[in-house]
Amino acid sequence: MNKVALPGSVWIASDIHLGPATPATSDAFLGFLEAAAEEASALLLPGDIFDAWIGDDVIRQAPPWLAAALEGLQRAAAAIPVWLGRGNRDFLMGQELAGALGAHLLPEPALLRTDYGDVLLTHGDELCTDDQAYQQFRAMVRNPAWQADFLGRPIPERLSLAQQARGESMAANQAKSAEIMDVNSEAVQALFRQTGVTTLVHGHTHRPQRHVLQIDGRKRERWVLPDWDCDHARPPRGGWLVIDGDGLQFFDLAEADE
Ligand code: LP5
Ligand code: MN
Repeated sequence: MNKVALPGSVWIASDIHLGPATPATSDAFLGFLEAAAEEASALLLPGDIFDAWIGDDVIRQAPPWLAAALEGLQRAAAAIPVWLGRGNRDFLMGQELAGALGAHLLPEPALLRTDYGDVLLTHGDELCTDDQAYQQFRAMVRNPAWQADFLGRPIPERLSLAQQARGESMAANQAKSAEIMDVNSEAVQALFRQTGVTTLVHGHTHRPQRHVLQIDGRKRERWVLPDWDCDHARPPRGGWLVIDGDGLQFFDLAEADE
């Protein structure tokens, strides 16, 4: 298990889903990055930071929305350690991006050694094992040979394939039950047993919650991170988790503005 030593106040946010059509979410995220740079000891972004990431080479010709996000991440990484995790939308993020930002790539999963204790962090899509169609997709796109082939294609072709994939996914999701698109309880239990941790943090499902479980007679906690949408959702959605010596606590964007 890959361990990451994280003393102090660790801020964690995922599922920001930044893209060309999310100006309000981008603005909220840039404000969050500034606050984290001032108040956090480290910032972890475990996946789906971007709505669709087609390869790190896009940073060489970043459109304005992306250039602003990259600058915000770079500024934060200049102040505190910033860790980038890969989700099902941005699994193609790699070392070129991390290096350009001065950030680090999160192992998957990552065992965080915090002042609260050990916390396991992952994006969470791998726990949705009832969704066989997705797990097949995931196996394909996580294959290094597939990734090399895809990244070898011109950017316009990759953009087109990403749009096709987004369309197919949205259509497929219409036909799926909510249960299938959530984590599988046996997969969660297996992860707790394999790692022996008491606390698991993940995103992906967009169902923010603190779940208390009993596994093998021991209390465990599963914390699900909120997704961000300040452009279409009313009220605007977004938030983060803070882990420090006092424990774990959710923070909501709406409350931060008060
Ligand atoms: O993403 P979301 O929220 O809609 O649903 C996810 C699962 N779907 C995905 C697929 C992504 O949305 C695809 C876009 C990725 C963009 C960047 C990558 C670069 C392009 C890659 C080109 C292939 O993650 C969805 C789950 C849901 O979460 C809940 O967990 O149910 O899973 C599916 O819908 C699986 C579908 O059955 C198939 C997914 C799309 C298949 C596209 C094949 C395109 C062929 C290209 C071959 C080169
Ligand atoms: Mn996701």
